[in-house]
Amino acid sequence: MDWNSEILKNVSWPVPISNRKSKQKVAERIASRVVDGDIIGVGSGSTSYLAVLAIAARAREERLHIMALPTSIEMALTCAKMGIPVTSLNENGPDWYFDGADEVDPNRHLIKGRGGAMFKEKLMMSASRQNYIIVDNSKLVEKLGSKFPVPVEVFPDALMHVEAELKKLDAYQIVLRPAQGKDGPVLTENRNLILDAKFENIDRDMEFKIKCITGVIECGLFQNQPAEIIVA
Ligand code: ABF
Repeated sequence: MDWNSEILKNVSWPVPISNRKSKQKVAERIASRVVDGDIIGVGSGSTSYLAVLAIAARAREERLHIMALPTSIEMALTCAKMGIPVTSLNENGPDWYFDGADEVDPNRHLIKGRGGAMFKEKLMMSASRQNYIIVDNSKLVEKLGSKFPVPVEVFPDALMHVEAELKKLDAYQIVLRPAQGKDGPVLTENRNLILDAKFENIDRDMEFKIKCITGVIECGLFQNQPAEIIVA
């Protein structure tokens, strides 16, 4: 790929970034961990976006040779635009991985997936030796699920079946995530649908129970992936 291609000039974060100052701080902290030769798993969301900019700036200034394993097309294009070569999991494993989150509870369990990329995010986290979750303190919650629903990526033919099974797990509200700015449901990069499910209580085994439903590709509950949480 031609990293300087004109075609990437419009790649940028599409909306104003909330809590930008705090996110910038954690982005710089994660950038300071980069060493020459690192293969870095790159998460999605605005905090990860700021981290990519900070990492790219360091790599340029200090002539570090690094590679990125992005978890979304959007992030792959951002890395490409910023001059960070992109590789794939089948070629190279990550030395470490960073990502944002929507909620972090005191047990370091997470809700992720507002951008719909939780399948690749969890894959990267499972493949990585070391994981860092970078958040501003608006993401810290006492109880998982208090602000955000749990996103569930569903194979389209299984939609009704998965909805019925989520109800058996006591989901009290289940919404088919709409596409932004146009009619119809959102499609993930894997061409699946997303159900956003609200639960009164999310017990320790909820991630496992949701993943056991046939037709579920992945869910945005991260209860079994050890990570260091870095809070601005
Ligand atoms: C990704 O980005 C998602 O899993 C999570 O939903 C989101 C967090 O976004 P932001 O950093 O913009 O708050 O990590």
